[in-house]
Parts: sequence; structure tokens; C-alpha cells
Amino acid sequence: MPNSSAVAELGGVRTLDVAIVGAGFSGLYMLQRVRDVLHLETQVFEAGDGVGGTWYWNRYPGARCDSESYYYSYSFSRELEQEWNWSSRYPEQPEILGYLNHVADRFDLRRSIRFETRVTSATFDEASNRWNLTTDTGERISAQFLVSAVGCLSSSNTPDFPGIDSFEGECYHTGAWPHEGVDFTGKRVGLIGTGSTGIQATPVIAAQAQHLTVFQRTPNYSIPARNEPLSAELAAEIKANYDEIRQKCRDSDFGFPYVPSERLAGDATPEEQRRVYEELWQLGGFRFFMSSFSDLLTDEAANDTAAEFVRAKIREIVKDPATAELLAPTDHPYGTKRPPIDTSYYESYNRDNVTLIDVRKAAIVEITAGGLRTEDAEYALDTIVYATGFDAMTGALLKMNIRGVDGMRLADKWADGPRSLLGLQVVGFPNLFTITGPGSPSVLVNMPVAIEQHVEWICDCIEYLGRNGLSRIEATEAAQNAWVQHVFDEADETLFPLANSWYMGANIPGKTRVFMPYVGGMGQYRDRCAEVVANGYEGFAMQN
Ligand code: NA7
Repeated sequence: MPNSSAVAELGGVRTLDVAIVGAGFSGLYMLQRVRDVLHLETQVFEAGDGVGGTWYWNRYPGARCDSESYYYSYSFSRELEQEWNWSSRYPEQPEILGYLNHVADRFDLRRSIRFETRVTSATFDEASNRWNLTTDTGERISAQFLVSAVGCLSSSNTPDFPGIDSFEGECYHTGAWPHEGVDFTGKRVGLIGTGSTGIQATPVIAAQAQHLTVFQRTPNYSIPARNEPLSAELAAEIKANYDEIRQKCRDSDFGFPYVPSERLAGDATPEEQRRVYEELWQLGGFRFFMSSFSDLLTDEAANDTAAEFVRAKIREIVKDPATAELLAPTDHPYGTKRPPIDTSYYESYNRDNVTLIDVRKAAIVEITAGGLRTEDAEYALDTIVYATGFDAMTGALLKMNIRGVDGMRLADKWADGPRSLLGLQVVGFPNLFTITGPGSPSVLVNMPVAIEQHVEWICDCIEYLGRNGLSRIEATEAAQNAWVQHVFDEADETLFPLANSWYMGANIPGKTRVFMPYVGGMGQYRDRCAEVVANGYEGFAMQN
């Protein structure tokens, strides 16, 4: 084991083998493995006052997982898998947060987590091959390895609207929701953003508020979730078959246990296409995307059959034809932005107290003391909800102020878009590992599947280094360049680059547009990672 030192205070500097940043799904599992399997000295640093990451911060009304509970969970502990009971098909945010708290208690993780502590800088010291960290609580840490478990969607984005601070009502970002909740009773609420979050929040806020005005820039293709309680019989069947379910997730493209379709949309008649889409629409959730036809992401004509089916559904559900037309997306292929899953989203627009405003036609000009002004009207509001998303994939990582070899800032290194080897390491930043970093399947996959694979790969790597008396590992330039090219090539074979999505960094003004996640599929990616190890960590340079 590398530096299996006891935790030590040297001149006010705490020494660790592994420093982990973030206590969400990734950080908790990383901690469990580093501390209890590798038996190394480690500490998690977490900005919040509790565990949960995404599920700690995103407490907005209607927040729930779009993946089904039984596979949106850890697989590393059979006991955990068997003892935890999910209440419904799609767990709500409090239930997932409860699950992660249970994990923290069950594995006694809290004692190794420093809460309400944000890492403010991380600098690599070449002389010692260690990372020097500082925190906003004044702590100084020296760690041999730095593991980022900061999440892909954790740095919230509030647009820089003129006058934003002049608003005299209440305003909230969905990604930093007050723990005590918000009462919308009797309020005129404005909701900006119709991504997955706005789509989940709309029906719930509409049911409480006096009036809800939704400000939409880009309409989305949303598929009904069809949430329902998980019956005792189904729960027992899942538990009896967990090994098989998990293996299917690991081998699949998207980390889901669904049977992928091998059929091309173009090989089906229009009637057959409609039958397939209708069946999956009724089943609900991501099956529509993953189990309908295999060419939806590669062939525009095939994609349009799915897109047109959803548009027809919107026109069928939404009674006002003008509103239905506004809600029907035409500017990007289906699935090229993260496909939302909803509960009564389109139906909300049939309520008398919900209005949809097109802010692509007439953009938001400013936030005023009493509401919001667009290019053609003013809206009086008591509350504004920003469901405006995140600086995805790189935002939280870059906020940490990471400096590698020769003082190089990661922010500068990635000014033209993130570059990494396998989404795990970056040239010039030795001993830094990024769980679900850009260049890995990450957000295109059911996240716990991607997270567990990364945690296990990183821990195996750290163990290997220790066993071989090595103290430093770094991606090589040639291997990184080849991987980045492969990531781009795979993306270019799909329709993904046609959308202005957060996958492309297009939601953040000034952010370089490159497709960030790896689209080659979880199964293929796992094989590549295993091959790298089998070839003696091919593409990585290691030193004593
Ligand atoms: P998203 O998917 O990034 O959605 C943000 C929404 O906010 C989207 O509709 C944006 O429109 C809209 N937005 C952002 N900036 C503006 C401005 N300046 N004016 C008007 N509208 C704006 O974030 P979510 O939180 O919904 O979901 C993030 C992920 O969390 C989700 O994909 C799941 O993986 C879980 P745009 O589409 O950019 O035109």
C-alpha cells in the first residue's frame, strides 16, 4: 500500500493517502472501498452538511429519479441490496436521500467525512508527488491521491439576467432548494427552464400555486414515467434476480437492464413503428428511448419517426392547439438532449392556472422588482424558480482550482474543452482521478453503474501502485490524444452534436462546444478499461 501512514498532523498539515471530494453516490462508495477494503488513510470533504450529493441539493417539488429504483442503486453489497426496500418504481428525492443516509450509517462512513467543508484549491507538488489541498475552513491537507467525486451536475447555472438582484419576491434555483421546502400557496410563480427539472417541477408547483407561468426557450420530448408502487411480488422477483439484472446493466450501452432493440425503424412499416412506440409509451420511462429502434441516434429519418410520435402525443394531450404547438420540439432530434421523463407534465397545460411563454420568440430582457420582462411583455410574479440547469461535467471540477505540474491550471488546460484519458486522468495532473469525468460514459449511463465501475477501477489502480512500490501515475499525451479522438469520432457517428445540449456545453454562454461524455456504450467502455489494466496500465506512465 502506498504511504500507509497513520493520519498525521505535520506543521498543521494533515496527511492522507487519498483525499476524496464529494459525498454523493461516488464519494460514499469511494470512501467505503479506500478505507475498508484498501485500508488506506482517507477523508471525504463535502460542502453540504449531509451526504447525498445531487439528492442532497435537488429538493425541488417533484424531484425524483428518472431511472427505476431497483437498478438506480449500489450493487457492491449483496446485504444492502437485499435489506433495502424501494417503495415505488421511480423513487422520489427524499427516498433516495434516505437510501444514501442508510448507506452512510450502515458502513459507518460519516466519521470519515468532513461536512460543510469545501476544497478551495488543489496543487500538485512534484517534489513529493502529492496533492496539497486547502479548504474554506482553513484546513491544509497533503494527500498522495486526489479523487474528484464532485458529480457531473452539481455546479448550478443561474443566467446572468439584468436586474436579477432587484427582484423583491422569493427566488430559488432548483439545484439549491431550501431544506425546509417552499410554500407556493396563493403565489404567482414564474418557472424558467423546461429541462428534466422544470418538467418534473411544473405539475407539482401548478397544483399548489395560484398561477404558474412557465418560460420555455426550448421544448423537450418528454415520456411519461408511469410511476407506481413496487409490489411485494415484483420486489421479491427483483431481489431474487439481482445478479442477472446488474450484469445486464454493466454490459449494456446505457447501464440499464432493458433489452435493446436490434431492429431499424426504417425496416418497420409506419403501423409497426406506431405500435412499438405506443407500447413503450404505455410502459413508460427510458424504454421508449432504448428499446424501440436501434437507429434513433444515428439516422435522422429514423429519429423523426419517434419525434413525430411524441409530437402527436403532445397535440393529443394538450387541449389548446397553440400551446401544444409551442410544446412540440422541432429544433433537435429526439434523445439528443437528455430525454426527460414526466408525471402529468403536458396535462398541466390544460389547467386554468398554467401559462406557457415562449422566450425563444421574445427573450427574457430583465428581472424586475415585481417580476420578469420579456421583449414583448411584463409578468408580475411573487416567486421565481430557476430550473436553468448546471455547468455540466466540468463546472464543479474547475471550481476546485486545481493546479497540476508546473502550476498549470486545469481550467486553462481545458479552455478548449475537457481532454482526458478514459475520463479518469488528465495529462499534467498526476495522481488525480475523476470519477465519471468528461470522456467517460457518465451522464449517458444510469449513473450508479458508471460510478461503481470507476470507483473499482481507481481503487484497483491505487492498490496496484502500492503493491509495486509506485508513487505516481499520469496519463500519457499520446494515449490521451488517441482517446479524445475516439470520443469525438464516436459522437460524430451519432446525431448528438445536432442539439444545443449541456452534453455539448451549449447551455453555458462562452463555454467551448465539444461533446463531453463517451457515447460508445458502457459495455464497450468497461472492456477498454479492463484491457488497459491487462496491458499493464497501457497509456499511463508510472514512477517510483
Ligand atoms: P437542463 O436540462 O440544462 O435545463 C435547463 C433549462 O433552462 C432548459 O430548458 C434551458 O433552455 C433553460 N434555460 C437555461 N438558460 C436559460 C436562459 N438564459 N433563458 C431561458 N431559459 C434558459 O437542466 P435540468 O436541471 O432540467 O436538468 C439537468 C439534468 O439533471 C437532467 O438532464 C438530468 O440528467 C438530471 P435551453 O434548452 O438551453 O434552450
